[in-house]
Amino acid sequence: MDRIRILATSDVHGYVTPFSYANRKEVDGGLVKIATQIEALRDENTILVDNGDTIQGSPMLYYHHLFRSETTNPMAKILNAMKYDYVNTGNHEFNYGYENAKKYYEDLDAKWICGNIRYSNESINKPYVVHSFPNGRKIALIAAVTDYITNWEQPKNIVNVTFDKVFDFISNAVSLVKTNEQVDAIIVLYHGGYEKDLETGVPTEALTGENVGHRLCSEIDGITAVVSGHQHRSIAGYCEGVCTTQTAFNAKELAMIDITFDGDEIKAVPSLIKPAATYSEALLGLIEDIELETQEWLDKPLGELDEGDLLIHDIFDARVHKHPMVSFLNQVQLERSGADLSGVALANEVVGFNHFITMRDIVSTYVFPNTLAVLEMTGANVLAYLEQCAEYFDLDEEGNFKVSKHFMEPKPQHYNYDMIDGEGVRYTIHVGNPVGQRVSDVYVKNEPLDMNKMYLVVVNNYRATGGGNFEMFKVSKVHEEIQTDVVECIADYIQKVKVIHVNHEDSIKVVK
Ligand SMILES: [Mn+2]
Repeated sequence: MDRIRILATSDVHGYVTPFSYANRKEVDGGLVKIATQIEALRDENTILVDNGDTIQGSPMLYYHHLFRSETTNPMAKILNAMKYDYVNTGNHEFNYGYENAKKYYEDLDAKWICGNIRYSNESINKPYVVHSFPNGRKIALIAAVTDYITNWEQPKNIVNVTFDKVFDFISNAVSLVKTNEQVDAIIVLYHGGYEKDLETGVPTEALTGENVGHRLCSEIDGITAVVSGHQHRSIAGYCEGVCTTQTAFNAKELAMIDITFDGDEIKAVPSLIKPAATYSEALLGLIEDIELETQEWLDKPLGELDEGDLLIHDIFDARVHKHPMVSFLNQVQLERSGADLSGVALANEVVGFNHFITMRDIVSTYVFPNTLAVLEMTGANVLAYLEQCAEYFDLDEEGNFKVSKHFMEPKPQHYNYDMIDGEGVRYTIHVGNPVGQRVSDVYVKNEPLDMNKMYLVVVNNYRATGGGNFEMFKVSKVHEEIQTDVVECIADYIQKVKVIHVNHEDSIKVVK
């Protein structure tokens, strides 16, 4: 009986070291700890693949982008040392520009196989590759990135770059494999996730095309396994009979698919593996220089608060009672943009600022690689925006506030609860009211919100393009795009003002 094995990482986001950038404590993650597991599980009939979202996310990569972009990408150094065989592309790969991504792929020893990307309308890679194992088994690998990428990425980062529709691309590639090759299995690497429940097929989100995993498994015949990603969910199971995996982000899991051949019978078994407790110092040493520089840069104070700190001790309470940290983030966005209203969310895990504010405080608090956009929104759309945010809350059986189910499943999305500030802005959320009728007493510049008036609203580019399914942004005109990272906007503001006073008001009332 032959066995082949696929080991897959996905959504590593530059997390190589097993230490938190927020507090330097050792964590149960980091690619070096995954590497220990890979070493134990790998044999000659194994391939090691990465499914993308690899070169953006950690402060180390932000530092590399800002100050060391001419040098070899640290992720390429690590992936080369780990001897990856194939890599796919993720939607975040172009966040630091097409050239940065291209250089990363050139620096890699692994073969870049993402097939649905075109440059100047020419496909960059072939639709599939065939891999032969020493035991004689042959597989076809088909790789694609969510074509929804164009809804998020800054246009300047993807000039001349286009993305073929994932479903059509994979469907066609599978046909090509069936016509032209004799393979034992077809493996899809898909930097995208599942739009429907794997077992029931019930949609779990708006069917926008961002995630089409369920459609791939149910409508294309002949796929043996799908290595999915993008949603950062932990999945090891089957969708319409197709073996599939997905891992949590930041190198917290390794996916493994074992395929056994017994006569005509093929069996694919998925599993997820936790990071090892130990790691190779030699591997970590490959990025020691840039890590040390990053750590030094992270601890440099940029300015200070006029009093106290902005540390967040209870993150749920920070949303129920708008935390001064939120007011400060809105203050930066309002100052930068001149907008009437500013919306900001707290990431799922947030530290807040110490009295002396360092880059470490900023990257631990604003964890997204976003820029800003100012939109022209009618009062009616502003209200629709507030109503959708108000859906975040629910009441438990005792009548206490809790997070509503659809902000927790299929994955926690606390970052889709925006809190809105501005001059003379206040509003009330009645959690006990039906969805769509929860927001009252909305004031802007101390005047009641006018449904027909146009307001300028500043939010990050993710929200501005309707991210989180905020449809009211898609129909609103973009007034201005501010093509500077929000992290940089915050750092610029602090460096300019030096001693920060937070204009905090308890302006969002959340009541039963
Ligand atoms: Mn990701």
